[in-house]
Amino acid sequence: MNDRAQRRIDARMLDIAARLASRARGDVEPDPLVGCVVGRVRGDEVEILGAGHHRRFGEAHAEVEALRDCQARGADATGATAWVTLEPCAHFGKTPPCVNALLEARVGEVVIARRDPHVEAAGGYEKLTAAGVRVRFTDASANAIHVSDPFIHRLQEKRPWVIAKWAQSIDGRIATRTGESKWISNDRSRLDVHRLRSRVDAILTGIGTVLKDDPMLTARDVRCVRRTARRIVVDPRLETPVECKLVQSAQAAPVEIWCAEGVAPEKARPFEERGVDVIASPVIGDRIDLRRCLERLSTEREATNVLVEAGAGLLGALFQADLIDEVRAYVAPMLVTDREAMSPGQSAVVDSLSDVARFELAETRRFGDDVRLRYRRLSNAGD
Ligand code: AOF
Ligand code: ZN
Repeated sequence: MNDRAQRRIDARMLDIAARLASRARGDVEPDPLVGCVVGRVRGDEVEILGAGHHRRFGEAHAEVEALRDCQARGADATGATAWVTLEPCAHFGKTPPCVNALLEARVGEVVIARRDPHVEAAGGYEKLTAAGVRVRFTDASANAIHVSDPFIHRLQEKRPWVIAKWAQSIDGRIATRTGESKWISNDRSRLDVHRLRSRVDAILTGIGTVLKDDPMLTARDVRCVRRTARRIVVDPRLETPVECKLVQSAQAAPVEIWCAEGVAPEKARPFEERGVDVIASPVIGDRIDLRRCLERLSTEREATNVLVEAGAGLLGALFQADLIDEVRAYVAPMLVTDREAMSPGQSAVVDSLSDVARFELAETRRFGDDVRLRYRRLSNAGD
């Protein structure tokens, strides 16, 4: 088969594997989302023998699921190809090594989208190759490479994958000059946000948003809440009102406030009495050191995905510190056309386009007349 035909097949199979993998978002973290397709190539076609994904933290890995699927369909995987989004593990962790399962099933070839940098699990490529299996890495499917982004980002950068979400008008405004922002996006878009809230480890907002909107930041009207996000307020001077909905609901879902080191401990007491964790955080000048706070969230709470639902102040600070990994902008069919209306970040002076933060488009999706644009940081993933 020529290279182009092979690449086309790899892209198709790995896209399927990536789609399967992403079904478990919120169920497997801090472990990675992984998908696998087992098939037999005949000319330019592939007969799919089985497919699977890592469904739940601690349970079977994607390769094992895919091989079980082959068995269930009565298909023999001998000499077949396994396409997998992440390098198969070679270790006994919560489950036995996927490498062993692939060797027992006598697959002939393994095609991998991304190397697993997790030291304990690593070595799959070497073990398979040593056993005579043909192993290839490919960048044919961007989806398959990037489905591992949050896991690999956390391993390498020691901080969570940070997703900034906002709803905007066509002309890029997130609120009017008076701060009115209810509602820019439609209810289908808002349901999509609630679904995301039910899959992330934490939701970050700023004191400005708490004072203005008094948000709950819980996942509502979602059929299956996969994990309860820790709701966090960035509030250097501890100005959060004790009566706000977040504090009042702290027993139902965890709430944390990041205030500056040095804020009087007795100020924290009314919050702590209501079950809120007040975290005295390092500062840079009069601002919370967001990078170090996110690092702590990743090490102490094993947070993989953090959603930011905030106004221009916190969003701008995160953009400036280069801490935003993904943007989800919901564009609603309206124009504000007021230069004083708010945009998603207002903290930087930028004279030249060579100084702007750049992203790559990951996906577009329509929700009625709204469009969700998903961007991710420019990366060298797949190298
Ligand atoms: C794979 N396929 O589907 C996944 C892998 O403790 P364990 O046994 O669940 O192993 C977790 C580690 O294994 C995880 O940190 C990552 O390196 C790898 N995950 N590997 O071959 C999979 N989920
Ligand atoms: Zn594995």
